[in-house]
Amino acid sequence: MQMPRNDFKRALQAGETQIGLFLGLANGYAAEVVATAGFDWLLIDGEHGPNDLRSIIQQLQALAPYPVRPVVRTVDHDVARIKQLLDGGAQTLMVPMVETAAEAESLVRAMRYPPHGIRGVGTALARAARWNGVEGYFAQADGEMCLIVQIESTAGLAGLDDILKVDGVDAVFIGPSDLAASMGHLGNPGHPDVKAAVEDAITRIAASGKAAGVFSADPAIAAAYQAIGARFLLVGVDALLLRNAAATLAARFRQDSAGKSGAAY
Ligand code: 3PY
Ligand code: MG
Repeated sequence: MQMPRNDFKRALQAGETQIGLFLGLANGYAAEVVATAGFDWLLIDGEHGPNDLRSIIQQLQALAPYPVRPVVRTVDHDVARIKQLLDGGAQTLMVPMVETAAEAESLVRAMRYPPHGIRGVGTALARAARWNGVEGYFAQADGEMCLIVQIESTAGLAGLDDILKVDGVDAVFIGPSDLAASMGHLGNPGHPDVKAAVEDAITRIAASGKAAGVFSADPAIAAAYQAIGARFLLVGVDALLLRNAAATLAARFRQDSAGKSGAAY
């Protein structure tokens, strides 16, 4: 069996723009519903979404038949949990709250086998290697890994230039919500100071040759970030899409029943 390719990593290397959606519903069936919606990538959120290892693997399995590219956000920097995600078949990890080059280097090592890293060997039990079914897995595994570190604090901004020098960090994603909180603007990622900091970070990341990413559910702000060099964007959240569509439908029905009789549907 052939090594599964990491097309998300290749797309970032080629400078292709990747538009994505947060998956926070933590469910394989819900993930499959949006697999063919037209997004380039989907972020299975293990940080804030109510996920565990099994629900993350379930979503990877649900997305596998489709061309959309899965990325998994870890809950933290823990090397053992990263090992389980890689064995489960995740090839691209987004790691939140990275502030120093030392942290980034440790994450790179967690994703690579010795002698380049410290990833433990357990392919007989690993979906990633199709339970020892992938030929030449060890020779190819490191090369298919893609590490995205998240910068989302003032300390992270201070460490950004050093983090950008770390070999093995493929991309840097700015988290405007946590950055706003860290800058004293909790709940206001659109604050002009936060936007300016995000723009400065995107410009520095793009100039370094690594891929810059960011979240904004506001299409105008997302387009502005894209125009200055952001190459992979998250533009929405599945749970919010469902909630907003449901609320809109319910409100419309209430208006219809409050007005003249006769259902609109
Ligand atoms: C943040 O905004 O803090 C995120 O982690 C995602 O965009
Ligand atoms: Mg965040």
